Amino acid sequence: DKYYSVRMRAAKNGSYKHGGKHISGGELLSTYSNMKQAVNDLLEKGLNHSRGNPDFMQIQFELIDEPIKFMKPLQVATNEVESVEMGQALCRKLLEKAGIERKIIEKAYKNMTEYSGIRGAILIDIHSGERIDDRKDKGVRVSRMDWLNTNFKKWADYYNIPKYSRIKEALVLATKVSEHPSTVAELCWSDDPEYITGYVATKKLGYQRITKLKEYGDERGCRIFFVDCLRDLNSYIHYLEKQPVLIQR
Ligand code: PML
Repeated sequence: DKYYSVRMRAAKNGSYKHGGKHISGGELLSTYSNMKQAVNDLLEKGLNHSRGNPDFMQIQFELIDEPIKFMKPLQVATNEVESVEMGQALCRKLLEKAGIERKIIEKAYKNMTEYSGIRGAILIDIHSGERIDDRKDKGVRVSRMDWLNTNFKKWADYYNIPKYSRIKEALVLATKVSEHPSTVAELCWSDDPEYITGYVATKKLGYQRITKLKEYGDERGCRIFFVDCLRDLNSYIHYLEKQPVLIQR
């Protein structure tokens, strides 16, 4: 079966080009015969969002020519913490465990206010602590990945993980990103003001959820990929944006 990449993005107070505010985005892979369902799932995701009702939305699909890579999902662990401070301390500990020096982590955090409001991910070199992608306020949007629902549900049942599409989508992205040899770690929390769980992910440590990484009401999200030995930035970004990936347990 051929697959199509289906993508949605929604904004408020004008389109993206005209300074609109990001409301929501979504990615999935679909066969042609399942397209109606796929488009509808993304439509619903964009319509019902705690960041507000969009007045701009795009849904597009595109045939994928490249062969699909199949990957097993990262192992999931949930770390319950009592406060944002404890959550953020655990974040730093996990990033250090992943091999990132303390001073680089602090540098990334210091620059974070500058990056918040970026829709995609930013890439940080673990040696200099500098941002190395050239995507300005757009960031890099990881794309062309999915986990077919029947397979996801079996996995979620087996590991007793809530079947929220939010967890599924984040784990799909984290798995794809961590699979690239130049990725050292990912750090992420949502820009959804009502969602405060985030994660640190690496191939070795797995997908480490942390239950409090920001306060309720905070609309500042974070998605950083810490990278090492990046000889070819363009091919790394090409992998993130273009390599089709399906997760399968
Ligand atoms: C997002 O929705 O923007 C990111 C969510 C990350 C955490 C998902 C989870 O609960 O594991």
